[in-house]
Amino acid sequence: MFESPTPGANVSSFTQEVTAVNAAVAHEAYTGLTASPKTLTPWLFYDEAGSHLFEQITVLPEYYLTRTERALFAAHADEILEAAGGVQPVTLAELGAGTATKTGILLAAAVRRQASVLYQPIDVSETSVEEARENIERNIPGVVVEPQVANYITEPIRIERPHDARVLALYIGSSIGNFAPDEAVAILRNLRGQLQVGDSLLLGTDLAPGGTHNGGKSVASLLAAYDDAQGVTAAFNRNVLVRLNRELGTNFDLDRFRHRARWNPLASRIEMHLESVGPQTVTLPAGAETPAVPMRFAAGETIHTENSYKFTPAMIAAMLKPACFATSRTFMDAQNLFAVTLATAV
Ligand code: AVI
Repeated sequence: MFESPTPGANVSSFTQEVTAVNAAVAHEAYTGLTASPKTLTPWLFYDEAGSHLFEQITVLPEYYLTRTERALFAAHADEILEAAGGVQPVTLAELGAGTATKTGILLAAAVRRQASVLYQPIDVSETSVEEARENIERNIPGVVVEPQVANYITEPIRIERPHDARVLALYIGSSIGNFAPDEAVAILRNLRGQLQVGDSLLLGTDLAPGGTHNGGKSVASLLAAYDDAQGVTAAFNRNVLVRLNRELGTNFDLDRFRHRARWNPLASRIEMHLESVGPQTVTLPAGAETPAVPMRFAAGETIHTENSYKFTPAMIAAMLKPACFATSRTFMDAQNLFAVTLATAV
């Protein structure tokens, strides 16, 4: 998941990180909102309120992704671990682990095969990986958690390999779907750089509607997952404006921006936008290196806040191949809503 850097362990690293986050938020807002069309990067969603709203999204009736992936793990965990490890022990490493709620199913399967399992959650949020460590070590005896605070999108990552072990890397939750295709391949290549031939990747991807691979997903149900009846996704989307008002002093009027979810069939993605309900001007105050900017919105003009790519099996294979992974097994639910792909490093 995209997350902004979070406070570090002591006061001076806390101050440095807060300053770095502010500078990054200001930079993103300035470049995105002065561009045409206007955009904002999705990592801006995940401040404390936004992370909480995302947790609420994952349990909405319309948002089938999380529960479908969890059910696939529950049904196939032993088979996945067996295929990834063979006769060798396995260590699990997870990109964008967050609080690692679904990963417990796979870790429990790992401790059924071997006495002790090393789990390496990698996330930019220190608080999330520490929460993951507490949850997992308390609930699954036999798992040793070694969190790593790193931005796997921009920094090289490091995966430890206990003697003789195979690595099973996890990139789940369709997090890869929030990146453009070239960025997705770059993330997988960064990961592949830490793996050996024969190691595995478990990749969770949401599936595209229609097509021969698909049984039960309509565009309408996909849109509902991103525009739920309770308005939680709308609040999640608008929260980015709340954040800019608070952190940068912009004066967005929340009632004058509507949440929009659109299906873009050519790019095979859901797009989230914030649409201006009428002509209006919002001020972006001067930053350390930028002048104050009046941002003019025409009626109906949008800020594009997120892409969420939806995949066909061919798109998944095409993304894995240039990063030197080959699909070994694909698990899909009965309605073909979501895919969990086990790929081998080649
Ligand atoms: C985190 N990511 C996989 C979510 C998704 O489905 O693209 C983010 C999200 N945006 C709106 N709802 C959920």
